[in-house]
Amino acid sequence: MNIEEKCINTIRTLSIDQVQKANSGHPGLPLGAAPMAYVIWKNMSHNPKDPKWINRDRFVLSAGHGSSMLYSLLHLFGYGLTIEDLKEFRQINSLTPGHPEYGHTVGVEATTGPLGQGISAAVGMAMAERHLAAIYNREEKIIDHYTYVLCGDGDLMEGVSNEASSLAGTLQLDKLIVFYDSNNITIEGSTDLSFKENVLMRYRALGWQTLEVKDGNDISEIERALEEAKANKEQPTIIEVNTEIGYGSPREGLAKAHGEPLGTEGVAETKEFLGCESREFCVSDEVKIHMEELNKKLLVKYEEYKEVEKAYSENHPEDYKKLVDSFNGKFDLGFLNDEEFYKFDKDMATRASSGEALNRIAEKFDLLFGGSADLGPSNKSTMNNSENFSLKNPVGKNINFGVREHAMTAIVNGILLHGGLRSYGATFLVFADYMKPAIRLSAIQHIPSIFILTHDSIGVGEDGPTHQPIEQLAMLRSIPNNIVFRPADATEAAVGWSVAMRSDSTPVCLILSRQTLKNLEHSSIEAQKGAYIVKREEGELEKLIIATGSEVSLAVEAAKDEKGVRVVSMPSRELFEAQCIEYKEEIIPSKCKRRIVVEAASSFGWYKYAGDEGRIISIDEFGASGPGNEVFEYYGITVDTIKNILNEI
Ligand SMILES: Cc1ncc(C[n+]2csc(CCOP(=O)(O)OP(=O)(O)O)c2C)c(N)n1
Ligand SMILES: [Mg+2]
Repeated sequence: MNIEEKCINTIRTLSIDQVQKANSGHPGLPLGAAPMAYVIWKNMSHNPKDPKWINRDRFVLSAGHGSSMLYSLLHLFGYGLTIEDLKEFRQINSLTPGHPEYGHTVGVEATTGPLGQGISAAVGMAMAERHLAAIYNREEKIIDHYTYVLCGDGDLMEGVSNEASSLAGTLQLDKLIVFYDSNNITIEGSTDLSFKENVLMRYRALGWQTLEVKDGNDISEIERALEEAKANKEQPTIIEVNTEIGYGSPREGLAKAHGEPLGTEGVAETKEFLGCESREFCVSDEVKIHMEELNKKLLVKYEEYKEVEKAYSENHPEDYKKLVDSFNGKFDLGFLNDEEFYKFDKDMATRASSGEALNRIAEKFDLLFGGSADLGPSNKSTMNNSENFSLKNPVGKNINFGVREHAMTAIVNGILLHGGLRSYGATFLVFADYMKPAIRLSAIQHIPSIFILTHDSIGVGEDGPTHQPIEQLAMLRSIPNNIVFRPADATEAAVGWSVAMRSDSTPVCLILSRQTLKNLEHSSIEAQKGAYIVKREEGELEKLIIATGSEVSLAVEAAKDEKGVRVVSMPSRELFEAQCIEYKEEIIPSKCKRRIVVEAASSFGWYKYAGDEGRIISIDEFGASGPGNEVFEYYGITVDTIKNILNEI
């Protein structure tokens, strides 16, 4: 056994030891995929001592269930994970949780586990790399790196990976290199049960270079494929590496190797087969020395880059500062303090005022990189001062995601995970359901993705129930660490954008109308507190109306001659909940029980604000096709309904 094989076997044994100690986890992938992981980590540009190095190659373990292997690599390469940490695998508050968690364990580039998400986010990383290179590179290539993915059968079965891969092929993301751990096994058994397509033929059709390594233990073949992948300057590459799940264990080649500990005997037999010491969590001195040598070689590349960086910082100090600041999440957003940003002189649909606000931002801020899932003209999500992003025009800021909401969302996440940019995706609110798994990942990773979700209610009109969102707001509001912002007019829409741009660890969903909304007399930047008074009572407060978005102007109209009635605009429940108790009490006094909540969507979740004695004007069924204003009448979301209920309570 040569030293490289010894290192690979150490990755294997450390991984199965973690799973065995935790009595939980997935030994199959590490045993099969350790050689390709070793080859990637040996060859990629990274520096464990500077894990946030801007120009490092990114590595995404899309098959997140192989987390123990990632932790073994992080340990062996010296990222600070100790053997003690490995012993704490899958325990509460350990640095080695069940699936890799971004922001929690140093060296983890993306939270993965929901299959298909990692590879899709990696497409976003490769797009970010290309775009940033186009913005910053001069003679010195300050941004110039690869994005590597290790994925399994499951990742490639998931539709989102195909969506993202199709875009990657179209954009010719040549610096994206995917290693496919092809073991023909998933949980239920052979992939023949449900996945008989020729994956490489499919990827060829998507415009990728496809390579195959027949024997996943042949590291020179893997290395050769890696070089070939890098040499292709026109296409992303997928390398199918044929492996045996659970290699070397008594369960080799079986689905049973996927996700159960091998048992002490199984572990012992595996180590014997591999020719390794039986001791738990054993790393031989020889392996340690070899890893140090590898790290020294990695350092050479790093130091070469540091020279480039030094020259760049001297020759282009302003750009350099901007680059470094942006990677630290520091963006120059001073223009959001300008009152003019929140002023609009005519009534507009909030999708239109959002589009205006976006363009006001784009005039001052050139690190915004985003687009729509083929609805740019409807979502008003195009930055008019820039062009489309493409191979030929990598400096273009508008991304054409195609009709791929799920991949769009995962890609936006990937762009943010890469760093150096802000990003957004846009579609109709009703299709937020197609985005949900990736929005959840934005929230879980604490990254400030922005989602422009227009056509926000039955106001959509003629397109009918399939296009009229009802329960989507409730779904979005149910996601922890997600801000949902439904502005009532143009000023509030601009406030929504300022909240989104200033957010540093929370995604923001902007919920926007198709139809024109009147500018409220008293809308203001107070909207950033989530709720505020837009029509104040005269004298004693008797009744309270809480409304959001398009329904606020109905509420104001219904209450205009009612002295004791207050109207609260509540664009964001999450932002309101984050206010101090005094403010909340001031806006919605607990003693005022006569309340009405108005929102042209599901009532789900509104009783908290309506209270036991309150009433909710909402829609708890799918909408109907017809002119938008008539559909509002049809469902009784009208000034008259509000007035009638005001009289009843
Ligand atoms: C979206 C999603 N669906 C289901 C699962 C549960 N799951 C985890 S691993 C797995 C099978 C994965 O098979 P493969 O990628 O081939 O991994 P291998 O068994 O070869 O390690 C499934 C269904 C998941 N993690 N994510
Ligand atoms: Mg598999």
